[in-house]
Amino acid sequence: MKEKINEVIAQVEAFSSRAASEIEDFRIRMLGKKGVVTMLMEEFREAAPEVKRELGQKLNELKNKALERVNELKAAAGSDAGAVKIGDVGDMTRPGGGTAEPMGSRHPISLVRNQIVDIFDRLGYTVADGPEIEDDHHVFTALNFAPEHPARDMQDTFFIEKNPDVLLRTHTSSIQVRVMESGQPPIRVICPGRVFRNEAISYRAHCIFHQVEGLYIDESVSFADLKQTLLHFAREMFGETTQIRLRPSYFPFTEPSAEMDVSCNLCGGKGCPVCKGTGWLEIMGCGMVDPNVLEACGIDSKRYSGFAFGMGVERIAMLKYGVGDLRLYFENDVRFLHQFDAAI
Ligand code: 2U9
Repeated sequence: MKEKINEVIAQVEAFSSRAASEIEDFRIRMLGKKGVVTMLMEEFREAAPEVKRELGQKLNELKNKALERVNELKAAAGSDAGAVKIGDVGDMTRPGGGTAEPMGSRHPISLVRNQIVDIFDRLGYTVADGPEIEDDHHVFTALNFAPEHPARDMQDTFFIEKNPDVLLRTHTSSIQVRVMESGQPPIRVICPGRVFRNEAISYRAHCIFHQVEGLYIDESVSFADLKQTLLHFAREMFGETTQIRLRPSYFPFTEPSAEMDVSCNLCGGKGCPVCKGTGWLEIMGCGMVDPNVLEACGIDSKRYSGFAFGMGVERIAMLKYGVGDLRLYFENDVRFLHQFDAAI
């Protein structure tokens, strides 16, 4: 029996494998219930008492060597219970050498809308939202549009199922009407949103575009407040040397009303093709909120006054990024969109 044990010890020492399944087979063959070591243990029970001591030591040596060998080989093969095998998940310690996944970028309209909103956010304005499908009251009547105003016409406004009281908003002013109806001054609100007008699509007009409008109502709000606020906006948006000018205009909802130009920062005001030789670029309309509008929205026009302004986001983005055709904003051509990858 002693020779037999020595022979098995030699087999144990000679066995080698890196395959987890072969090591497990070896363990079962040696140490399993019907394995070689177990069988030798049975045989040992029948051995003569005078050799039992020596055989017992030899058998223990064999059992320990078999166990050690199995553990050693399992560790080397990475097949210890719970151990992560390199082949399973790839080598996590390898330095990255591949090409990074291409990143998406924000649409230029979102970039410019966010920039505008951020500037007014820093002045204490809150952002308000409202429905795109509106009624006549919030889009026209409360904003002092005369009953025969051409904007109410089917040629200019999209009506839903020819119902004159269900329409797509033509400006985000309807949001400000809702803000005024639901609370009292002081009101300082900025309203970005999509608007719809029944226009033929061309390089400079589209039936869907984006506006940002603002409204400030409190006691003693003046035209000077309007002018200083918009000068601050222009300098934040187009650079600190930007100049502004206000030209008289007309809107049903403001009185007095004005259009605001910024100095052309492409030619420094000297005149170029972008500003059509004038040195100025029109960027928004503005004015003091008409008292009729305040009253229609439940605000006392004797106590409160306010200013409002509105701008088209596509136009600001065209001027800021030198985009010559409005349709590019709606086509989602990645060759156009990728040019804004680096913008925030
Ligand atoms: C209320 C009262 C007054 C918002 C204003 C403009 C002037 C304006 C145009 C700019 C280019 C629209 O996108 S555009 O076509 N907007 O000129 N908007 S004042 O006046 C308001 C708004 C809400 C309650």
